[in-house]
Amino acid sequence: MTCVYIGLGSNLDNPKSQISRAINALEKLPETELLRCSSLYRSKPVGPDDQPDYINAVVMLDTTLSALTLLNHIQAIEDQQGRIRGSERWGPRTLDLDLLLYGDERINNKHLTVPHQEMHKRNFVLYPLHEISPGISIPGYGPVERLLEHMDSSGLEKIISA
Ligand code: 5RU
Ligand code: CA
Ligand code: CA
Ligand code: CA
Repeated sequence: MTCVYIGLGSNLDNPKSQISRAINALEKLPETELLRCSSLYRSKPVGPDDQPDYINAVVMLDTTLSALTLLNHIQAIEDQQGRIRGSERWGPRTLDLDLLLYGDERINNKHLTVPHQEMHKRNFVLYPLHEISPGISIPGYGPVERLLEHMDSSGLEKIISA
């Protein structure tokens, strides 16, 4: 079994229900158990800011699926929830699922980069990650607590406690 973390984000078409539907779909994946869910957080858009606020969360799963098979499943869940892959980079979306961590592995191929390239810089990933796994270390970056020392929580608000 491998412990994996997935980041969830939505800012279109009732984001809170998009996130809870996605958590239900993750719970139903084969060879996979949902172990922990963070609270839901409302967050100001980072990057292009001409879009609605996001709802973000992080979940922890145990799985025997390979990283690539898991990636295919999470992309299918995004598609099922009406994600449109438009021309705008980093535009608004009904659902974004990011494979953040896959055990302690570092993966770099044309399909996948793990740890997720930017997770160590994003408060809407690190705060919910720390909530469900204090003490966790991000391969190549170190303990989440150390990363949070340099991070501010502005624009981020816990709205629904786990
Ligand atoms: C550039 C900088 C691009 C930071 C992106 C989310 C970024 C977001 C999200 C919030 C994006 C990627 N802002 N911006 N939550 N995704 N709050 O999930 F994150 S686009
Ligand atoms: Ca835009
Ligand atoms: Ca993504
Ligand atoms: Ca993302």
